[in-house]
Amino acid sequence: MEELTFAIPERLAEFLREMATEQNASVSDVATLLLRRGYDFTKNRPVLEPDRGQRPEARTDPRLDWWRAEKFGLFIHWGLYAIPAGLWKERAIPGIGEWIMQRAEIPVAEYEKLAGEFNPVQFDAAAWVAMAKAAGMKYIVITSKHHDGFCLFQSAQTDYSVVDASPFGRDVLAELADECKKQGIRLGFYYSQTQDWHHPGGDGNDWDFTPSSQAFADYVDNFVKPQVSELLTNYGPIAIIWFDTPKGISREQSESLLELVHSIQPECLVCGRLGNGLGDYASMGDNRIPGELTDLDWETPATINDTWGFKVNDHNWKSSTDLIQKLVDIVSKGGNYLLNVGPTAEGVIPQPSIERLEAMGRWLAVNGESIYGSKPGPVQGRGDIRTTRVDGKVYIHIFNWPADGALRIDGIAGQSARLLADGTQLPVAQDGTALVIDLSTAPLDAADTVIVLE
Ligand code: FHN
Repeated sequence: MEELTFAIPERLAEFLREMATEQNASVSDVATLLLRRGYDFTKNRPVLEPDRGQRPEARTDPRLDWWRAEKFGLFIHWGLYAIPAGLWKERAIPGIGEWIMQRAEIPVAEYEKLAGEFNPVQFDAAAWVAMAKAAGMKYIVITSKHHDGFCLFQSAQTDYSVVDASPFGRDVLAELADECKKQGIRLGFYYSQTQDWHHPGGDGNDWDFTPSSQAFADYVDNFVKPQVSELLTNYGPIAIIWFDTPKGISREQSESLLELVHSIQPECLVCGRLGNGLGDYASMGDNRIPGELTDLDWETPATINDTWGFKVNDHNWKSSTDLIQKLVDIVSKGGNYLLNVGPTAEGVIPQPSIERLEAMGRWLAVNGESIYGSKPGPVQGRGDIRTTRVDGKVYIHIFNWPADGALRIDGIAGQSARLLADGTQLPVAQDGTALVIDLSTAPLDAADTVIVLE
């Protein structure tokens, strides 16, 4: 694995490594090519890559109505990578934790030994589901198979699973599916359809295998499809199949996977990362929030710290204020927020994640009516406020309380305004085309105080 020997921002380094991996090229080749093509490194990468988009006919499909209303989901990245947790042979491996096998070019024969150590005796599906619900999350998506190829479910296609290869021996997906049913929350499965560093035909492992399009086609037809069928047959109703990193998957392959999912469970949604713009909904880049409204159903998958899979040295936790504001920002532009936790190898969700999710749950318990079932509000593009609307009501989310105690909003009218949290009426006045709301009281919530305008 090529090391970067000069100082560049970690986000840029991460981007170059990802591109190098996806293009099967060296980091310096990627950087040289991008510079030659005039790529501006000071700009961010696109928020939505077209191949991760939404099929036009899905935009009005009522099968998505629950998803459009629910807004906030829990993502769980869990697998063998939680054991090394970012360290390999006492060396800290840069990048996201679940990529350690690729970043450190760990041979399959060595990496798969981790399965013999995977014994998460503290895994408690009931507690995980209860935590998601208390956070105000309405659906859960868990990695059934990530790029390392290890399966959190029993599969007739491979023994490389938690059931057959680990001392734990329990079907994690089955336990979660039972618990989600009991506690009344939808469950979806992440499935890495293109990258599989354990399977000789899967994409991405060029240190053990020689890539070939024939081997990849066999892998899709004779491994991916039977596994996707298992996931949709053995665990009850599945809300979402969350495919990821489409890379070079062909349109025909994406189409056949889409058809397969819908032939087994017509109601199951397919994430845009299926590839080739065929998703039931669009998937933004990781942690990427569009700056403006977009005419798509879309979701932002996001981390609470920097990694998805558990990393012992990643302490870069976003604040709960930041997370609440990101949720509101996304919802105000019509999107969904899929927020990740990376449990440890013992099956414990890191305490900093739990604390932040609890804070989000407290905020949503008070302000949820401005989020669930809402649509983007009439005022867009301001830094200090966001707006959402439900039926005839407009919700004004105040991120920065006005220092002079008056909130002035152009192009909006309203008869009455009150604080959502405690019902306090706020004096309003019309000044030409602007509405002025008297905010001489103190904010009720530093992250986001919500005003209802009717
Ligand atoms: O490579 C993966 C990564 O490990 C993680 O699963 C994220 C989640 O959105 N998806 C891919 C990168 O975009």
